[in-house]
Amino acid sequence: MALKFRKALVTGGAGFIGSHLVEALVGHGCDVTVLDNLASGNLANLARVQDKITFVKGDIKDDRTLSRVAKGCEVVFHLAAVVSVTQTVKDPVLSALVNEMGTLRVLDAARKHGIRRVVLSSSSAVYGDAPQLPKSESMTPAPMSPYAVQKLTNEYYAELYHRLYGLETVCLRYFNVYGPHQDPSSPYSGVISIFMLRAINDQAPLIYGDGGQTRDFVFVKDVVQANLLAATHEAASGRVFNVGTSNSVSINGLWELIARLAGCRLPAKHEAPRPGDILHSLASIQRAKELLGFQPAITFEEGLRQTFAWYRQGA
Ligand code: UD2
Repeated sequence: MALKFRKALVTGGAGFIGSHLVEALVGHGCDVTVLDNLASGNLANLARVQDKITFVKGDIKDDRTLSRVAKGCEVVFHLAAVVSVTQTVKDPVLSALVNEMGTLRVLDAARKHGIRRVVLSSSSAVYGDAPQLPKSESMTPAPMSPYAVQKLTNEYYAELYHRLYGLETVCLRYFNVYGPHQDPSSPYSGVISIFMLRAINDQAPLIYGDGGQTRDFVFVKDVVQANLLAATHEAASGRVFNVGTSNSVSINGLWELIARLAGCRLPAKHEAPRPGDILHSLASIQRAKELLGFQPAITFEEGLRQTFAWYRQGA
């Protein structure tokens, strides 16, 4: 893919998804600035590209820093956020200052500095637990957590900035992203990272509920692909896109695959369902396919293999 820009800012570029995006941009010959306050990001994620990028430790809430790093950029990829749903439930106000006000500041810095396009990371959380499957972008959102409200608010602001100020904005609703660099250390980390660590340490996983719940897991490199397409395609501007695979797997099935990869024979332990858990999640990616030419490139088996190799070599 030929990118139509050279200078990019990645907020949250030291995080799980951001760091993969930064590596890809550097690989395309872009001049990349990363803005990250390292609250959940980690410089180790950028080890392979650290001498090819400009890294600024700073906050999206700080206007002056934002102005400094935004100046001269053509595209902003905005991934910085309080990423834990639980954290936003515990502290809706503080998380809104980052997730909402921070995003508004990013959009406004982009407007003031004549940046062409902003690609924002949103979430399938905006759909809530509406029973229709697959989830398509035309469905009415039903946010069920401060996190989901914050992401949805950002989508509305993005659309507004497009209409009011002509800033090109694209929002990407990620489904369950997995891959290397995902931090497995909290009980609310992504299930794949948790299960992989358990399998490596020969510990049985805990499955909440009967394990029949399903998720659409998308490999982080495919999420990067979606970001690059979103930054490039004319038709993307002012729109929202699901980023998933349109395939789902049950949590029981997931453990079977991971246990097989790890040669672990332990059966899973089951606990009560997690409060607020949705049962099924599946993306329609028709819009992303049609307008962006998005096509997930990594099969689930291959993505799991690459992810497992990374955790095994000592995440
Ligand atoms: C995902 C997103 C979250 C939000 C939400 C919206 C991730 C990591 N989180 O939450 O940010 O967008 O979707 O719906 O992508 N599970 C177990 N055992 C464990 C951990 C998890 O059984 O040790 C189950 C869990 O109960 C759930 C499933 O695995 O049914 C996936 O859990 P998750 O925390 O990875 O992601 P999810 O879909 O709850």
